[in-house]
Amino acid sequence: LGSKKEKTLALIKPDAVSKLGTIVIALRENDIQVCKAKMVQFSRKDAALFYEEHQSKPFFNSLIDFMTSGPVVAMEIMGTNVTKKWRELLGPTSTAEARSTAPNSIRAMFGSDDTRNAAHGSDSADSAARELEFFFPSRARCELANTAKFENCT
Ligand code: DGI
Repeated sequence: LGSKKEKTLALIKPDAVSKLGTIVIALRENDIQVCKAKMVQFSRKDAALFYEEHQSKPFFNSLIDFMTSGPVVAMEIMGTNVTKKWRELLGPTSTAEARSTAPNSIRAMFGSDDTRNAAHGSDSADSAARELEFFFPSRARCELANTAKFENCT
């Protein structure tokens, strides 16, 4: 039946980079494969571009402050219904809500408030495509900028 594997972006935010090991174990336990990964430091310009849909929101500046406060780890992950599945593993945006409604979620365990919420997941197939291209451009400027990937991630 139609259980086609898809790919999405999992972005570990600066407050949870030290929990990367635990998060990768959770991915494997949920049959989600890591195809590509890179640790990068967001510039304010790139963080603002990544979150451009929120530029008029009152929390925009604190979001950009937070996202540029240290390195983030971007991963291309793959699995059946992975966009939805990863969002479920993340839990609600707000840490407080995550703790009350999804205590085992990544945001409940590793987030601290409404801004510092441990990780990001694309919210649709369209944003997954855009966000994967953002971190893993298909036309890199030089060989070294190309991201290696596991062979079984076609
Ligand atoms: O897709 P999500 O990350 O769950 O949520 P989103 O796309 O609506 O918002 C992007 C990020 O912006 C979110 O992870 C944290 C921040 N944010 C969203 N809503 C609020 C917020 N930050 C604060 N302080 N208050 C909010 O209401």
